[in-house]
Amino acid sequence: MKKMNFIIVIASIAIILSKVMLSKDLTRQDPIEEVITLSGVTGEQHFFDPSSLYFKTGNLYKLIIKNNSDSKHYFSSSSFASSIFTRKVQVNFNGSTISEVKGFIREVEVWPNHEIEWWFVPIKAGQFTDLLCKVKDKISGSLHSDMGMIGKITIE
Ligand SMILES: [Cu+2]
Repeated sequence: MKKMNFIIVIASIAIILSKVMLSKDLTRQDPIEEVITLSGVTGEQHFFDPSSLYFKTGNLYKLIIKNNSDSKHYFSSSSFASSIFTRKVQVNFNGSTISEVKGFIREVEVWPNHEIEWWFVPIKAGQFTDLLCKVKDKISGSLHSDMGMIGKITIE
């Protein structure tokens, strides 16, 4: 009986320790969901909605980048990309996940009527004003960034 109690105590300690160790893995938190929409009409205007994003260091975020416009768009910010740890970029199609991309991601491009999820933990605070889309408008020939597709990202 004493041996049994000893085994139960050791097993309990092991479970508690594994939970403590898991809680230190910042990429395994429940994600905070944020959505940014890539909007506009070719030949008229293009923009990020919202055009300002806010994150806090240490939290896990699932940023859904949704393109509901008639053009493909970039979500590109080098200073943001180098201030986060990317867990994955997840590609969904028809409600199912079809791909997960892992490793350092600098920018993503999303086609019309599709979306991706960027899962990351911000690791460095800062204010970044280099969020932009570098696609060229098919009618005006201007860069989407020159037509208003720019934004700001703040990490606190
Ligand atoms: Cu664009």
